[in-house]
Amino acid sequence: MKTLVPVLGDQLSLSLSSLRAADPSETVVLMMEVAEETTYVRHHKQKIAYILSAMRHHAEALAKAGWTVDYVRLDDPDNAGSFTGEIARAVQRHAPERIVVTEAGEWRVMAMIEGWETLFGISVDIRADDRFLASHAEFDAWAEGRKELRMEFFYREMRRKTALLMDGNKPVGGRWNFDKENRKPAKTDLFMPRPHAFEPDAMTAEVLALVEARFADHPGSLEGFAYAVTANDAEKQAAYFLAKALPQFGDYEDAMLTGERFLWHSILSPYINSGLLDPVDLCRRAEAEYRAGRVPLNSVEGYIRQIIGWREYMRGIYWREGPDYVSRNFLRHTRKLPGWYWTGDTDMHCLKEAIGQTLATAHAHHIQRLMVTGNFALLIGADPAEVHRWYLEVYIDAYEWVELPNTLGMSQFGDGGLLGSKPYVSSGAYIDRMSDYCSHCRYDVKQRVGADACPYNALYWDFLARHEKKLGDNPRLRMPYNTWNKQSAQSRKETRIQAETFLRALDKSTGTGY
Ligand code: FAD
Ligand code: DLZ
Ligand code: SF4
Repeated sequence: MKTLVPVLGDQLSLSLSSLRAADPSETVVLMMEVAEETTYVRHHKQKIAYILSAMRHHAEALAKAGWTVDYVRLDDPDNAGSFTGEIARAVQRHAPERIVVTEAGEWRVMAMIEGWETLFGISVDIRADDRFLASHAEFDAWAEGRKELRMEFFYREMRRKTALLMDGNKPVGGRWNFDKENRKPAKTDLFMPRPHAFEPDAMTAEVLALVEARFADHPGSLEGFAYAVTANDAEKQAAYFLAKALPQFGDYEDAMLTGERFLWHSILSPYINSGLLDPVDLCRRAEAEYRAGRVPLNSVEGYIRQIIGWREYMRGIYWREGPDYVSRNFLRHTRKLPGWYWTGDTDMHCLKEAIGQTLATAHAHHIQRLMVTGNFALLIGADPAEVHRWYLEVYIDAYEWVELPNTLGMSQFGDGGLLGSKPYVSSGAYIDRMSDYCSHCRYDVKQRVGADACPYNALYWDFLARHEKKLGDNPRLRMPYNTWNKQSAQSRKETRIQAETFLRALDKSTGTGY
């Protein structure tokens, strides 16, 4: 039966469920570069370049594997500009009897796919995306009836399901989680791993030129584009990570250093999320490194937890909570993000570093996203929907299913504590403990008030004071609220005036990128 298999830009896996359900001799695989996907937010230029180039290379890999591929380029004169418009044209060209497609990674695109059967009058077979460990039904069954959803318990289920780091039915090392050992600050180290830089080939060069010409007003720079765009090159980076960075991944997972963009992180999320690498395979190989005595348990457990724990959990929450999750705003925050989130032009060194490297590479590591840019946005009371849009735009690994729960849920407390038991807020002290940023900053991290005081400090206490009604009886915030309420009325007043003055100046000076 003649079959059309649309393969979306984050479905670049040769063993995709839709392909497994089709016969290459009777199938046309359709890949579509479309304006709607490249502009539904203003994606970072490197993100668009990465996705389009990886798609073009994947089309070659599919053809090599024996598939007939129909590839629609962004600059094709007849390009209809949307997935549905291109399916309509492909139905005309190929007259398929059915469409087989792997479910999309977000509500917006799933709604399109669900309309195709009626629109085109042919059967549409939507296959589960089994590149994830937990199906939607499995996650929902796990979550059903629980008073509190906590990643840690879901993660244990995934450990049992995969037998990763298990000795029979017990966790290796007698504990499920070694996170307490993973909070060391780092020092610059000449032997620090450096991720591979992949020289753009002719195909990537062509895409870079297209992106430069067509998306000049999108954030970020294409200069130094060095991402892998094929499964082979992504695999080279994976092998490098497992051998060189994984051993110290755990120790320095939360560390930040001036001028060091990657530390001991894997820089594999773009490849995992678009399908060039298989997440569970990476976890099995990481475990093998541990079993061979080359990697300590705190590192390997930390790495595996991020993938079969956090990554799967975020996806589960995204689909369980539904399409209106995006509009939750528990703390009723409405401030615009400052314009320098799109330029890095601020005298707060930590933010300058995190935003600067984001614009340069479309990547920042987790603690920069959570405790520098995310923390600041939460402390100033930025609108969580706008913060979500910024993260979706600027990060190369950002697709809504993973970005939204991380940003709106974990980072901005927009869901009121579904994802995290307390808001991830901190004063400058946390950033000082985990980085060398404060020693390069014009502000003094030890001061709370005055012209040189670190802005995070007064903002932190002001945040707690502003939200005492909603957060005051959170058991995990008891200590800071006790500390705050023990201070003299005069000291509290000074702190709040300092924060208000900062916020007023911020609103006046910055404008916004939106
Ligand atoms: P490593 O530090 O090497 O971690 C290993 C792997 O674990 C990653 O490759 C990733 O696949 C997975 N992982 C780690 N933490 C998470 C997490 N919280 N959620 C899901 N997967 C995780 N990750 C994305 O993939 N896409 C996003 O759009 C995204 N947005 C984020 C927004 C905010 C506000 C925050 C705080 C985190 C976000 N993350 C996102 C999670 C995390 O920051 C990135 O996965 C990580 O920085 C990617 O770099 P890496 O591959 O070097 O990760
Ligand atoms: C993010 C993105 C971009 C920038 N461009 C395309 C594209 O032109 N064609 C395509 O198939 N996919 C693209 N993507 C990824 C899609 O947005 C992604 O596959 C959906 O969000 C999945 O739900
Ligand atoms: Fe950031 Fe404050 Fe440290 Fe400056 S002093 S780097 S603003 S935390």
